[in-house]
Amino acid sequence: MRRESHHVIRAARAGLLSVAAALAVAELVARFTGGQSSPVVTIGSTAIDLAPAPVKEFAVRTFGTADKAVLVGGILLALMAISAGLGVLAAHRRGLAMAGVAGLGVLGTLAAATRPAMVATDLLPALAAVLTGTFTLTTLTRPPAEEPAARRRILRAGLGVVALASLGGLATRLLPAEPPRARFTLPRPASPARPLPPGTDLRIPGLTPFTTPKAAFYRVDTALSVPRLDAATWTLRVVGASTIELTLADVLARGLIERDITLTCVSNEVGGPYAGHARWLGLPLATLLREAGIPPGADQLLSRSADGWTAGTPLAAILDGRDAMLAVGMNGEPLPAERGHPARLVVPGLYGYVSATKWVVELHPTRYDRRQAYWTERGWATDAPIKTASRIDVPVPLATLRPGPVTVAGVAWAQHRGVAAVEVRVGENPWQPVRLAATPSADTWVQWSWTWQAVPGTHTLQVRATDTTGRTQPPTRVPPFPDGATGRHSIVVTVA
Ligand SMILES: Nc1nc2c(c(=O)[nH]1)N[C@H]1C(S)=C(S)[C@@H](COP(=O)(O)O)O[C@H]1N2
Ligand SMILES: [Mo]
Repeated sequence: MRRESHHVIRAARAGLLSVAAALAVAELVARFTGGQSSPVVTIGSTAIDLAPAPVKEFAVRTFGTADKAVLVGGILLALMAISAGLGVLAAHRRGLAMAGVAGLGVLGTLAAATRPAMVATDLLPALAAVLTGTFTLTTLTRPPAEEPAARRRILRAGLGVVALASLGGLATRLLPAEPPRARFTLPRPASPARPLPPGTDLRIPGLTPFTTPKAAFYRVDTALSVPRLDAATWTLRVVGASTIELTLADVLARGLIERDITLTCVSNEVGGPYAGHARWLGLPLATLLREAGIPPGADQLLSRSADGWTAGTPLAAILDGRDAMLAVGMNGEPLPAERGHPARLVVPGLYGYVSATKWVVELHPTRYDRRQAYWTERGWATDAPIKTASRIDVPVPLATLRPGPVTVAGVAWAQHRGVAAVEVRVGENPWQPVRLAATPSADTWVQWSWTWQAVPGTHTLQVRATDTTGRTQPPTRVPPFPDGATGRHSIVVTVA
């Protein structure tokens, strides 16, 4: 009986060890073939692309920016369970267990082969993993017929595997995580941003700052591993009436504009955090597209990222005079890797999924009836102007406050139309106009504040904004799918 459970534990351990060794070797090979192709990453990316939109939305909503860590953790846990099972299986049905290991490898290979930005070397990590996994499992579970020579061999193999695995892990950590990329200096803008008008930031404790600090800027993308593009070799292809190709130096040599623009994600729930503000430096997209020539009948700008992700932007919006740009700078610095280094798109007034392509490598003016983009293929709207929104930042929900004057403050946005007014309401009392802070343009959010004479009791505070076209945020709660949430943000506080 004890002997039996001992066997099972040893078999499970052999399975775990084999798959661990396979993964370590795969990660190591992936480092040398470009780092985008580690099996855990490719399986995760495939899961992201295959997951139905509501599942993705649930993941973003529930885990926020930790969604990717949760996914990787889940895949690792599943792999551990499967590999322990394969080890136990190997003790009785070796052929079947080997088939299982090979099956895992095939899954990894398939995931790698179907990535949109696949290159042949992306298949190597999964192949190396299959070879390592089957070899290790065979060695570790060889029937103990010729003991003690066999036992010695098993011991040696086991130690070898552990050494190999830890070496692989170590090397993975020691090798440079990103290719050395040429540092570049941003040129002075031909058209600089106007200085922020005085009073843009009310500096109220707890209120979202006007310019979002680097670390606090929301991040939304499907990239499980951040593409690391080399600014020295990056090029942008513009497939217009003629095809032109630009290097970063070409982009920097043209006249750049600098503008304050607030980005927003369509997945943002009422009162949610997926909006951020920065000062962007870039090349006007209209100039670039006119240089390549816009084919007659084109109504969509399809932009493609180095990792295969695509966005479709209404050409009309890019050409209507707004500051749509190929951005290379953010708050006076080159774009950080996770912001699309070395270049991304920024289009005022449109949600990110139809406009803000990071790690952009191709621009293609085309037609909506010919090509679809990543999220529109999945049912999200092709036209996605940012909806008017407002949020209460202070006080925090469920706060307990003293009676008397209380500062209520937050942000509101209606990019490119501009916020005309914000109002706050306590319970069923009449709506009260609030003070709006200054803004540099209609393309940014605006801070607001109001002093409430709080009286004891439990109160619901509600906010609503009206844009410059005269439209007020509707009370109806609508979820983000398919073109952005509506509804009014409210909080409950206690005054005692
Ligand atoms: N390459 C790439 N670019 C992308 C995305 C993506 O998944 N891949 N997501 C878009 C979405 S949905 C949004 S809201 C913005 C977010 O930009 P940020 O991460 O810099 O805040 O990037 C856009 N650009
Ligand atoms: Mo988004």
